[in-house]
Amino acid sequence: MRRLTTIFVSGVVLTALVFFMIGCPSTDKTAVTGSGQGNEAFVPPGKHDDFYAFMSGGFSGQIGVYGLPSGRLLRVIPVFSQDAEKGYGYSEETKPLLNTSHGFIQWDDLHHLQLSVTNGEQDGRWLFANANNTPRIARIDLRTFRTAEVIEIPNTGGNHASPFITENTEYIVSATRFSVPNEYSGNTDVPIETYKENFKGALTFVKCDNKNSGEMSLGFQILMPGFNYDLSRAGKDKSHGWFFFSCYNSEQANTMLEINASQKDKDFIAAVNWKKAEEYIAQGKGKMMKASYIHNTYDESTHTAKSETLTDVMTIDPAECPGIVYYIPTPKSPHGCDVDPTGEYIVGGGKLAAIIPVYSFTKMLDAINAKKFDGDFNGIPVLNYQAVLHGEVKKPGLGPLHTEFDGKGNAYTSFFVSSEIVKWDIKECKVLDRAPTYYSVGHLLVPGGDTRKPHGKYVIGMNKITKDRYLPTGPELTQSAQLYDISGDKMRMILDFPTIGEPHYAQACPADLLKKNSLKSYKLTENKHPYATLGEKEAKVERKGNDVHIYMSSIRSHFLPDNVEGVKLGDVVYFHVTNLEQDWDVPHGFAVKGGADCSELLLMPGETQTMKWIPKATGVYPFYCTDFCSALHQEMQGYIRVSPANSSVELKANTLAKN
Ligand code: CUK
Ligand code: CUA
Repeated sequence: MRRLTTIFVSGVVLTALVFFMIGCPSTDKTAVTGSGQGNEAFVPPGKHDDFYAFMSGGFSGQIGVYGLPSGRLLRVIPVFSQDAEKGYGYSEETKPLLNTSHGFIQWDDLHHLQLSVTNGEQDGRWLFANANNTPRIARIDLRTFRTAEVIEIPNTGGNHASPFITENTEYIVSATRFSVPNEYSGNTDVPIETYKENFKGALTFVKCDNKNSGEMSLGFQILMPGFNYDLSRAGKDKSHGWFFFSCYNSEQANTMLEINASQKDKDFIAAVNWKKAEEYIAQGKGKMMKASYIHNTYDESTHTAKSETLTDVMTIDPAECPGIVYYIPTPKSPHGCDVDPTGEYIVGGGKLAAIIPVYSFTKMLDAINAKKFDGDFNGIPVLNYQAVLHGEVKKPGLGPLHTEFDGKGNAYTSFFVSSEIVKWDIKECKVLDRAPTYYSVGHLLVPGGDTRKPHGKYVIGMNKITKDRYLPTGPELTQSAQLYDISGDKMRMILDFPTIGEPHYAQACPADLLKKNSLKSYKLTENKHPYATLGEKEAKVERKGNDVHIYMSSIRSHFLPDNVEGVKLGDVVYFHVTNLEQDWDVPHGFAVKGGADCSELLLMPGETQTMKWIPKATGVYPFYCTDFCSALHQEMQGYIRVSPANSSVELKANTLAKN
């Protein structure tokens, strides 16, 4: 939500104002310092948390995994960024996961996460994440807490409304934040001022093999008018089969959006009937287009990812396929677009709005049947606002962004400008409670609060600004999350804790859903890596032209071979290291001094990973284990000797075979 910087500037002033206007909910010191009830968030040493929380790392390209209620950071999952702690994006096996049609990209901006669902309930299988910058969707395997797949989304720019998913994980969507010149037209080199004619906003439905592997493929793309698409949610239960996308800039401005995209009183939520889109495609109404995009998949048996280029995208034009898209007018620069657990209510968030509009799915269907339209936009009917409106929450706060649900008929909305979380009754559209956040909350999360079965209990506010909450750390302060107990009528803050990167959205689920499936080690007997060393006897060195392959084993506390000679300048060395351990939580690390591509491996028990290493000068280079694995970890080391290109030193290594 970096877009909100301008609002934020005035937001700081406004925040101060609003505190005076609506008053701090309590002058009691506990409002600032927490509930004062003691250690509700405390989880004693040796005890486990009740929930896993997965929090977006924003521009760090990673995901932080936290325990709730303790706020303890359990793991960082690298997705779109290299991460030395895991060797991710450094080993030859994981590098392909960062391939795109633009080449190898070591970074992205990860905003949203969603856990896979079956019948609208969390099923604990996968976690999906979006790349906002170079449009991609990733799937994380929750047995291993590792990125298993990344698919690129063509013909888009800024994959923001993503990776929201349908009720049985049939589809994961991606909507383009920037409309872009239509790639399929064959000409994207157009004047920017021809925005209205030439720019399109694609809504992409990525298919998921939801019964088996979870693997993704492009289903189809709806080519919408050139707006900025922002956020989305799938229908649930009665509204299953529909998807809702908020959009702004229906002015179709292409410069100074801050002013030019805030002209109209209302933009839209696009209601998309994706089941109907499927029918049209089945009837041959879609058009297959040529594109070029990358699909990266990780194979667990070879411990290796591969990239393939795909070329076909099915597209559909909503103007030619009546009934698949309707626009619902939505006030003041819509942002969040959330659907309650029953699937009946659709909640809009307007960054500049002073009300929260709540739409009724039933009324929407009635309005469609009765053709209560206020004209159309490029052939897409615009529904009458009043006809679709369930109600407006009056005076909720300033700048409503995102809404989550507790499954008891209550909604929780974050307010960026007035820095608070507001609890309200969905049926009555009535404010029930408000709690300040420190400061300027973006997303918020209730465990399962976006599903048909919320787990309730907590709400977490993810704040953009920390200011005075923690010890200062120079010009940059940590980002923060705040945990509130929502089991009673009133929200009570019980903890604030730092987060990595900028936390946008997050997901949380009961610990029991994942705990039992967590993988402890990779079985050596199932290791199909072509360069695996499955026992110490198999350790060896091999020359193939200028490539030197070292088949190396690692086990507490030595490498085999641990001395290699006969490498020459101009050679490319591949260290294929296999961790022979089969116990849980015994990784070994591997690093060599200097060289081009100098990097690190981290090997899980039973795993094989490869480091490519290109020496730049002759000499003897030490290598060692980087992960403290035993009392003699510091002894876990070796040397590789590099000789001149024309030297006659023979390639050799101290393997068992030679002894
Ligand atoms: S956005 Cu960050 S607060 Cu990218 Cu979901 Cu609204
Ligand atoms: Cu192996 Cu330290």
